[in-house]
Amino acid sequence: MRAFIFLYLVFGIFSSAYAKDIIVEVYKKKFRPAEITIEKGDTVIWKNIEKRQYHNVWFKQFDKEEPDYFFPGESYQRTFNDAGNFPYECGPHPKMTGIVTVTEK
Ligand SMILES: [Cu+2]
Repeated sequence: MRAFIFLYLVFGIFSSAYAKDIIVEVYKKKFRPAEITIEKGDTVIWKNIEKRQYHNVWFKQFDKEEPDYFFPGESYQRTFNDAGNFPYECGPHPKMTGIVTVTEK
């Protein structure tokens, strides 16, 4: 049991040191911030903090089909394991755009 706890702690420390969660708020039909730069392995979490508006996060280069909507209080996440520039938009609101730039470590 101790070994498990130890491994859990070590893994937790390593994972927090090497992969981060980055929050993007979705509010008033905007991604905030719309432009972010992260490192390989990081995860972006889009949180819908609208009163009643749903959205999605559509990376057309990854997803042929439009992803499901997420509603106020819900979130959507994606982990980026390759470096590059990844633009996205909201399916129902194409004027809502953002870009994730992923750098090497
Ligand atoms: Cu939207």
